[in-house]
Parts: sequence; structure tokens; C-alpha cells
Amino acid sequence: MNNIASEKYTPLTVDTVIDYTRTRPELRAMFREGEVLEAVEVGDGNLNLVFKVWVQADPKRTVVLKQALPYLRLVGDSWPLPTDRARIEAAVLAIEYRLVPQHTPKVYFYDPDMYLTAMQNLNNHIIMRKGLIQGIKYPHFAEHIGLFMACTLGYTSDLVLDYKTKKEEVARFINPELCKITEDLVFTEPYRKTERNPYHKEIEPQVLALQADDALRSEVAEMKEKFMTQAQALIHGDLHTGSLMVNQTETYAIDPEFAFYGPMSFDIGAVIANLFLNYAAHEVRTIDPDTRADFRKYLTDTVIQLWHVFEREFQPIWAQVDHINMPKGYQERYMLRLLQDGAGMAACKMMRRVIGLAGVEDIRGIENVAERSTAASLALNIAYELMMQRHELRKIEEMVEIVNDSRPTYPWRE
Ligand code: SR1
Ligand code: MG
Repeated sequence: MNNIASEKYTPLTVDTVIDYTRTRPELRAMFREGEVLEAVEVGDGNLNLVFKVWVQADPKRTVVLKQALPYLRLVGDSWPLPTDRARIEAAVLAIEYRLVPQHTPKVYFYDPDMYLTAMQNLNNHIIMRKGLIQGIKYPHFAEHIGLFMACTLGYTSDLVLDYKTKKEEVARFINPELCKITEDLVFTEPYRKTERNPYHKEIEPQVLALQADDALRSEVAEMKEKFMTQAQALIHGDLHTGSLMVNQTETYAIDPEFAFYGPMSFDIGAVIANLFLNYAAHEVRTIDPDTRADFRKYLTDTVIQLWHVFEREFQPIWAQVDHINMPKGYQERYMLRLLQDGAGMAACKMMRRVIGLAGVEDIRGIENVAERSTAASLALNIAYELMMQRHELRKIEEMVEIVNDSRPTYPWRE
């Protein structure tokens, strides 16, 4: 597969990125002639190069440059990837910025020859996953992410867009190769024997049991079908806590390169899954029982609150135009479906991060293998119950009850 349509494309390095910024008229106001600039490569994700360039004498003037590589960084050039994802990401950021500027980094420009987006530096924020691992609470996160999801999902759906714009937007955001990664890594490979599942051997009995469970696999197949066929809204597509930059007062969603028109429940489930993965990790990461219970209450309260904020903010959006012509009963069923499918998607997202490629630091970063097994086991048990009980869920509080009632199969602490 030739992924590079542009002849001008060349991957940047710390040695070439400063000269590149000098060629961009959009950055002339930020980087004035004669000023000494510095650069560093900070990309720690699975896919791209990410540089920061700043004025040596005034680091407040920093720009982030994200450039797509034509292959998967995590694996190497044996796994080609389309650079078109950079166009999609820049276009989605522009839409999200229009809808929720307070939660979206500003894009300065997109360079289609270099598959590169220049955007606002988020200097005073950290990746949320890292904060949660340390047990840091973010008191406004639920309010922020509930609003972010309500606006980005509601305003890009058939509830608001006219029939023609909606179909044009579906076409503009066709993202087949990145969707295929999700189809494989989230919905298929965790439930098959494959070399690409790097789970540690201590949890193998539990993994094999899940892989042999036809009832579970039928539910997973249903979620996969929804992911593949439900063009409901422009979803972020990878809304885990590694795609969220936070501090005590602000939240930004970054990295929407997996975006496409898909099921809203995939984004809702992603956020919830990653909070519950962190919940599972604190089984062993936080020894003191009171501290652990307190932090877990923060995590589960966050899930409850983000759902209520989502409902509160989402429901007025569809009252604006009502292209679907919905009676009240349908609206209630719509929200219930989002809740139940959100639980199903969360379950798939949790299992893939424990069993499959690209695990999460919350759990894979636990050094002691017995402890890691305990956290992994709890995450799998939570995910299993969420999936199998999702059809009975009527309110978000019941989802949290499932989590609070779950235990690891391999207890590290007696
Ligand atoms: C092979 S790419 C692995 C994962 O990284 C991204 O963040 C997505 O979650 C993807 O599944
Ligand atoms: Mg990412």
C-alpha cells in the first residue's frame, strides 16, 4: 500500500522541525525573525511524530506539531497506515473547536503536503491517565467530558444536521484503515488466540475462559456490528484517558485521528472503560483501604456525573430541529440504548486493554506480576459483568453497582 500521495512529504526530525516552522506564515506572529527556537520530540503514542517548538527566551510561545507517519510507530514499517488520518484529525478538531472550544486545542494550520497539524500547546495540563494513576482527582472532569460528548455527538448527528449535510459528512470522514484497527484490536483479536495478544501468562486461564464463552462473544459481535454499521454521529473514536489533557480546572480532548461516523456509545464507553480500568488498577496501586475507597468513589461518582451531564446537555440539542420526528417515548428509549450500548462498548474497551495489543499503563505498568494479575483479573471481571448485564441496566447507578460488586479472580490481598 502506498500511503503517501504527497511528493513533498518527509518525516520531520528535531533537527529539521525548526526550519520547517520558519517556512510557515501562520507562525510568523508567534516566532519572530531572529529569535532562537528550540525543539523536542515528545510523541509517546502508538502512531505519530509529535514535536514541540518554542522561543528559547519565552517558552510560553510554544507550538505543537503533530505529523502522521506512513506506518504504525508502535510496530514499525511492517504495518502501513494511511496518512489521510492527519486530514481527518485536523478537520475533526476544527469541528470540535467550533462546538466546544473550551475543551479542544486550537488548530493553527494543517499542512496537507506534510500530513501535519500545528496546534495549541497545552503546557499546564497532563495526560489524564498519568494523573489518575497517581490518584489525582479532577473535580470538573465529569462536567467537562459530559458537555464535550453531548455537543460533539449531538450536533453532528441526524438529530441536528440536515439530511444532505449528514451524508456528506459521513463521506468526508470515511476512515477505513483506522476503523479496521479498532475492529481488529478491540472487537476481534482479544477473543482469539493470536501472537498479537501480549497478556501475561498468569491470567491465561481467565483469558481462555472468556475466549471460549460463546454468550460473551455473541455480545461482543453485536457491539462490533454496531461499530461497523451505525453511522450515528461524528465520534472521536479513541476517547480514552490518554487522549485527555487535564488539570484542576480544564479538560481538553486531543487526538481524534480515529474519528468517523460511528455509534455514540463508542465514545461514551471509552471514557467509562478507562475510568474503570483505573479503578481496577487501584486494587493494587493504592494499599491503604480508606485512600483506595475514597479514590474509587471519586472514579465511580465521575462516571455517574458524566452520564447525568451528558443527558442534561444532550436532550435540549434534539429539541432544536427534530429531523427524526420523535415522540417522548422514543427519546427515552434512545437514551436507554446509549446507556446499555455504552456499557457494552466499555466492556470491549476494557478487555482489549488487558488482553490485546496496546494495553494501558494503569495495568500493564504494574511491575509485580502477582499484583498486575490481580488488577487485570478485576478489570476482566468488571468488563464481563458490564457486558452480560447491560440489557438489564436502567440507570447509570446500576452500572456502578456492578463495578463495586466485582472482585478479582486471583486475589493478591487475602
Ligand atoms: C495499533 S494502534 C493501537 C491503539 O492506539 C490507539 O490509541 C488506538 O486505541 C489503537 O487501538
Ligand atoms: Mg491517540
